[in-house]
Amino acid sequence: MTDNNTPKSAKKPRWTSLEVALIAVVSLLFIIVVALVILFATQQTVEICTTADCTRSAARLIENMDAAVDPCDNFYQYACGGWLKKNIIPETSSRYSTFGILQDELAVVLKGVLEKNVEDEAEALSKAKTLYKSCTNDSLTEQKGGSPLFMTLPDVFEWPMAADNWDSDYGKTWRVEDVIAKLNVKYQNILLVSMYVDVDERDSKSHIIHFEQQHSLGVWSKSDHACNGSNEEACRLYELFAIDLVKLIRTDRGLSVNETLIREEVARVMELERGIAEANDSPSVSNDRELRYNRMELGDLNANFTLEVESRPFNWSYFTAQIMNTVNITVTDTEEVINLSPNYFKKLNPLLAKYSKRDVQNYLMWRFASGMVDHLSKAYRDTAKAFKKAMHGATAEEPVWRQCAVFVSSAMYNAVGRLYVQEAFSDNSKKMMEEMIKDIRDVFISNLKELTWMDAVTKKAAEEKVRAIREQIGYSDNIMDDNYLNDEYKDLNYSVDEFFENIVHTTAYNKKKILQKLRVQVNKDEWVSGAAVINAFYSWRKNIIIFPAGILQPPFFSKGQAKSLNYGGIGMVIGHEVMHGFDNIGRKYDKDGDLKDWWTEDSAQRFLELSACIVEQYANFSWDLANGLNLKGNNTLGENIADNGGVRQAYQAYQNYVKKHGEEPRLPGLDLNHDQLFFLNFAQVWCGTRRREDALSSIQVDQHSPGKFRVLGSLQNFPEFAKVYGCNQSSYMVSDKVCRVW
Ligand code: TI1
Ligand code: ZN
Repeated sequence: MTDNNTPKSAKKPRWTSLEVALIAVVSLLFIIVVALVILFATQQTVEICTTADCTRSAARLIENMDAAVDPCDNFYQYACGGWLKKNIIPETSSRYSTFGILQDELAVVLKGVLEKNVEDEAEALSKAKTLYKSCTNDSLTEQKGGSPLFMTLPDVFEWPMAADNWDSDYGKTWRVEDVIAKLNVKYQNILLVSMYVDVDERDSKSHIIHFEQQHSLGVWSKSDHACNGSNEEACRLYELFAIDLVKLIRTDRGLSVNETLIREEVARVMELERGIAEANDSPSVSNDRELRYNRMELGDLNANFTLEVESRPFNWSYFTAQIMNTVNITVTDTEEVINLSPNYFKKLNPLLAKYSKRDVQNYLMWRFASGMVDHLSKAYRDTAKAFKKAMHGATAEEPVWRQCAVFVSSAMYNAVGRLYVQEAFSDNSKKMMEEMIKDIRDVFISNLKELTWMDAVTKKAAEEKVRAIREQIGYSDNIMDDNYLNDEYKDLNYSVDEFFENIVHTTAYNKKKILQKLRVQVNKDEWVSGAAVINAFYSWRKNIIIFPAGILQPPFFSKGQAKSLNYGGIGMVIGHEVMHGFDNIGRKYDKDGDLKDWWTEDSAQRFLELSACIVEQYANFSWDLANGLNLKGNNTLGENIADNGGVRQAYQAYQNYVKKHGEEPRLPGLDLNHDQLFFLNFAQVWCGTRRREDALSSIQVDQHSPGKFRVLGSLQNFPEFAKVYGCNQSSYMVSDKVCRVW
């Protein structure tokens, strides 16, 4: 017998408590390790940038967008829906946009620097401040009433309707050449025959005299020269503006007012201007660079382009001498000139035959005086009020300081540029800009090689041209040099109490500077823009791209903001400007800026076919804000080509950046990757809206498509966009017929 009665069946517990504890610890450790691995791995992909710059950009992007909209349905609404809900156009503006807000902020900076007294600063800078001060003194402006204008009228041979002695005094010796020469040189009022000195397009190192049609056409620029439909009201108010202005001047001058007579004369003035508008070349002619370039001798104009007022022939040589004498330059009848608008001059003569010299002078003075009312007392400014509202829709005047900051900034752009750069610009953006420009140029070149529509010969010339593009970034070094600046403005002297005279001196001074260039070689390095400007440019004649300091700020650019935003912002702007060298106009100029054909016939033909696709695409957009009118596909072609190529190249350049430097950390609070952010930032530059009046005016004259269509049009043509946002073939943002030139 055994006392070993341990029951065989009595099972030993499966785990001892020690073992249980051990397993628990091991599993816990395992879980912790796994969690750490996951955490680490995800940290790698969703690393989030929380710097001040990233937070600021994210907040801006989120505020502007409307995430409830499907980006594939309408990317503009998705990107800008928030902005559109939050903003209304201020009473003082005819439009409002991301751009407009930047412009408003710029004016605030300028106000600050122009109002600040600084001891021992360059004389040029204190001159700018004096000009600003004379402009902002509105109680003095009020006190002077219309007198600055009446005192000037005799200098331009008087306004017949607004004086009683015209026929007996001025009419006897009146010559149209004298009047339009004076208006041109001294008052920058270019009427009937436009004359100026500019670069010779076939020899872009030299300057030459140009003759051209009258550009500025009052109310007639708005419609197809007719007073019907939406334009009827504007026409009526334009006429009323003239009538009221004449009445006001006559009253202030103590003369009798015969309304019937005034109305009759004004009616003829209106008809004459409408005729001038009708005589103008259509944009398709005036955009044709080869057609415009009609080189001839000054004397040929006398022989072949007769213009007569009351049978007295217009003497082209005398007219030119009246202008060039102001800068002591002698021109003879063998002087070579360019006649840009032969058709216009041919049509002008029969038109002038219908009017007396009194009518013509009435017209010239109407344009002169109407351009001056802004600088006079409220009673004068008010004569233009209803008309301006009909044209642009704003119902209130901008505050005086803002108008003055803008005025001084354009009249003395180098002095103001200096003040701006000193206050608000940091030099460290230059190097990054240079890199981006290089990246974008490289993309253009590699795309060029892939293009199937262009032959090798033309490709080679295109590559040479893009490599030859030079760049201007921020500001010209000259403006930081006191001596240079002082010299530029040395003959300008302002008085704080004489705003009107100050304006006149400045316009004449700036005009003469240009006339003086006639016998001087073109300085291809001279800056073509001031620094305090929020825009960017391309010059055909210089083959140069320009990015003034004003645009080198968010949302376009910042050293600290994500590169995706920089490429979608300023990168796209760079691409846009580079593309202008290859749009319908730019393509006519070669790498040295000369109007010289470098295309084979075949490639040129293909270019025209591909651009026709873009013309048609944009002409099919109907603009809700302009009563549903369609865009003018032809007028906006160059800018549209620039946008389409610009966004494509900037995007590809960003892809190359990521390949080289790796993915960027995400932005906080936004469930979007950086490829998506690229497009979002590009689109938000164009968040904005306009008053109907402004939309109706700008659809006729603006070379740019409205912001909304700049976004929709160029993204519909870019398949990468649809890929990045996962849009399917049937969505609105994917075009059935993709247009692509570059
Ligand atoms: S090429 C230059 C022409 C400006 C003419 C002004 C009288 C231009 O088109 N500039 C671009 C800059 C740009 C490009 C901004 C892409 C943003 C994105 C432009 O569109 N300018 C607008 C603001 C304009 O001048 O109306
Ligand atoms: Zn442009």
